[in-house]
Amino acid sequence: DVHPEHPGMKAARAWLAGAPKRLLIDGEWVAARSGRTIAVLNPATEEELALIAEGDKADVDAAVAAARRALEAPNWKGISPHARTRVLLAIADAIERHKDELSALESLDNGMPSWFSAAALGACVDAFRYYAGWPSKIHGTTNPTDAAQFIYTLREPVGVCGQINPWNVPLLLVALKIAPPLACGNTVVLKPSELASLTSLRIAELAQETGLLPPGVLNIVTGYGPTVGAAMTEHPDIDKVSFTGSTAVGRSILLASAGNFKRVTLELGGKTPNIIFPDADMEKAVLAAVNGFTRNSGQICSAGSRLFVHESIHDEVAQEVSRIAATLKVGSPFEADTKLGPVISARQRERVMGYVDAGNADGANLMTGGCQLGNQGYYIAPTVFSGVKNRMKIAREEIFGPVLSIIPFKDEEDAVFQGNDTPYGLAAGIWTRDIGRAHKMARAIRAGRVWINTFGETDPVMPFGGFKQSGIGREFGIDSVMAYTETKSVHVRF
Ligand code: TXE
Repeated sequence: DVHPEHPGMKAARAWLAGAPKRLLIDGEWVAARSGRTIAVLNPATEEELALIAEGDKADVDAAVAAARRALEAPNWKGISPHARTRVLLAIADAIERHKDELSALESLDNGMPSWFSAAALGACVDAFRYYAGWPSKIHGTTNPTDAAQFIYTLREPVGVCGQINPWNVPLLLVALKIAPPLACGNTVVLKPSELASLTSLRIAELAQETGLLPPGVLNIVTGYGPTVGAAMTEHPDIDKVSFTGSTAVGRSILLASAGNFKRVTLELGGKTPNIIFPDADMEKAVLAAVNGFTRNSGQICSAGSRLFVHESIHDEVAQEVSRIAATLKVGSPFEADTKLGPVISARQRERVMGYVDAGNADGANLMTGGCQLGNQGYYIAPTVFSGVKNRMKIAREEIFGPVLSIIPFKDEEDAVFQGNDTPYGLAAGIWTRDIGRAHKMARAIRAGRVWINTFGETDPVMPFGGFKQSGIGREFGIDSVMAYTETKSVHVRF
């Protein structure tokens, strides 16, 4: 390998050599019923990494049937909350023991720099441990009533959960789609993205190897969205769907879920406003602005893709952001000083380059970047446009690549108006030393998360999700516990 020095590379390569990877159904690793496979490419080198199973509706049916049986089995439904805690802690420990291997595997599969996959791995383990604490704390209420009855509520599992993930941060999203439903006593059928399934498969293997998960509690069906994903969302025996991905697919999932009124959680796209006032700590604000659009090559739903800068400092900030962005190393995920790896696929690169063309055509000022790099791997130079108008295409649509739009604003009111003038509402950043203004802005911005004098931080205790077309519901924190349980009221007349 070209990067044998990564501490997890040997183990990752050894695991890859054991391909083709199979589906996990009812506790067994099986080939797709069709026998078909999908070739997985390394976005940095375009080499074929492995074959994964191309599941289909028949595999989904088998996985759902297994998940339904497991839901009612006494070795899952009947166990104590403390036993559920031990299951999740054991999975977290197993993931942590394989952290280097999983980080290497993620960077090979998705192209993210290895420091970023290591951070995602840490967040994955934290999420499993956070939800491991929940089973013994999920409870109903006893309610006031008359002397002749007793009334109370129970919080029960929703049932079979169909979980659909994208490719951008699989290590974190696999934890988010497995740990909360299992903590609440549900069973899971998970479809990772066909573009980045490997770490989800490996984590499912590690989870099985703990020996604590009864067969059928966790199932993985790899494959494409219009086949496996659609079969899940239309499935009459899946009770809840949780999806992270594009707004367009989110809409089709909501429609398909209406058949049996699935509970639906959607975490969709974003066009996050990151707003710098003239009184901000400028050095920190500028660095965060650069990180905000280049982290994971901009393939983050809450990426700070619209940078609003007060008109009095717009030119100076645009210069500085562009200067720093131009110094960032774009290259192999496994070189220590790499800040941006490739984007996920040739298709994604074309899509992002299409937005660069749109920015140029609409008359935005291209300050730096705007081009592909190298002739192998899907690399794009960090790209900054200044003097952008919020109505331009590059400021309205989610690009999901390292492309920043810098937009001037006049005053607080204008910043709020333009910041909110978007179909999305996932996150926002605000940079000011005026504490009153910071809190006023936090209220005025219509987004599910607001960062003040920081950007991009996450914590499993903090709910995440979108206003408007950025989604429905919240994940993380207690919100996931509510989303994976149903309330039942019990009335007992004496
Ligand atoms: O996402 P898709 P893609 C945005 C981002 C990106 C664009 C396209 O703007 O450029 O989406 O990326 C499955 N029924 N985000 O095409 O298609 C699919 O197999 C059920 C934002 O990769 O939404 C995959 O597992 N499932 C985002 C998952 O949906 C279907 C993260 C996501 O793929 C399906 C990713 C169907 N009909 C992309 N069609 C974020 N919010 O973080 C596809 N899928």
